[in-house]
Amino acid sequence: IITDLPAVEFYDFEPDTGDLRSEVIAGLSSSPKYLPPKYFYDQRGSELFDQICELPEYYVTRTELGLLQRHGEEMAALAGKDAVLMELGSGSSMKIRTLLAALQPQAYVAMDISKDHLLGAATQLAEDFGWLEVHAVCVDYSQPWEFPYQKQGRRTAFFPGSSLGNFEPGAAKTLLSQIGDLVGRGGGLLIGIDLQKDVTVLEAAYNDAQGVTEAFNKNLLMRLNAELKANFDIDNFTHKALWNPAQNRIEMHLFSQIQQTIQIDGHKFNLAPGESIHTENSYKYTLKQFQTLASSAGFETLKVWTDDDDLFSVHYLQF
Ligand code: AVJ
Repeated sequence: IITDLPAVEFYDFEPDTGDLRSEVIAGLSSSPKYLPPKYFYDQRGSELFDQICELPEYYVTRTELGLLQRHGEEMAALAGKDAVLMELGSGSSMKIRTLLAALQPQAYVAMDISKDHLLGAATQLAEDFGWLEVHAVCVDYSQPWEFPYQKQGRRTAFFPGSSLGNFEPGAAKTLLSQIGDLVGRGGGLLIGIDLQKDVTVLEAAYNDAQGVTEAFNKNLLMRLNAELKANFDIDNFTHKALWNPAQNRIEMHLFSQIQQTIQIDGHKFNLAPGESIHTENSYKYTLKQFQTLASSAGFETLKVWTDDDDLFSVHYLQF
């Protein structure tokens, strides 16, 4: 039998579920209660996120893609050819497709926490771009990393989708510094950053009419019921996303409608009626705020692109 599977080099750093357990217990022990958003992305969560990206209210993905399509040649000129292109949180590896022909990287390295989704996406990409050397790295990029990936050559990181928005300002600065270490002096970072805008537009993007974001949010509890044998009564939670003007962020919450006691591994967590579990922050920046943050992490801004309605921005930074 001749198998003709495109080769994907796979590296598994095994971001472990022991982290899931301890981080969930820490979050539910806190007041107010919270859960880390990186755990949204199991197989089902990744599928739901892909659906979110197509929602009419969720302007983020389509606006960023428009910018990548419109200015791809300019972005590629800044990055230079033959770079090692490394995407943080590559998910379905859809956006990078827009840039590959122009960028002509010597290799593409997809990095993601969700192993099955990562492998599927990397394999599909290698199939569709036969000339491209594809690597897949299963890793939790939000943890301080020791990255033994040895490929030589100038590096460009790709961090689209405003994923940086999930991090508190201090942690965002730390992560940007880590990306600087990853690409090295003279390396590049092409990053998508969502912008501050009208509250109604922002809140609609996270409270969509079809309830996909609600399903995405509740899927986190389904995952904890399945993987940690927790007992969340999911039908008795209400999804709600709210703009926090003091902190410049959208907050996603799950409000328990009833009193319930959650048990995980002998730990008990009491939820009062109306009590929230805070599941995500999505920070929004002004161009100036983001540039200040990037420069505090050692990056120089070479170019910024925005759409006509100033909904979203893409930045090319050099370390
Ligand atoms: C992937 C973190 C950028 O904050 O907009 C979308 C995640 N959550 N809808 C975002 C998300 C609810 C998304 N990020």
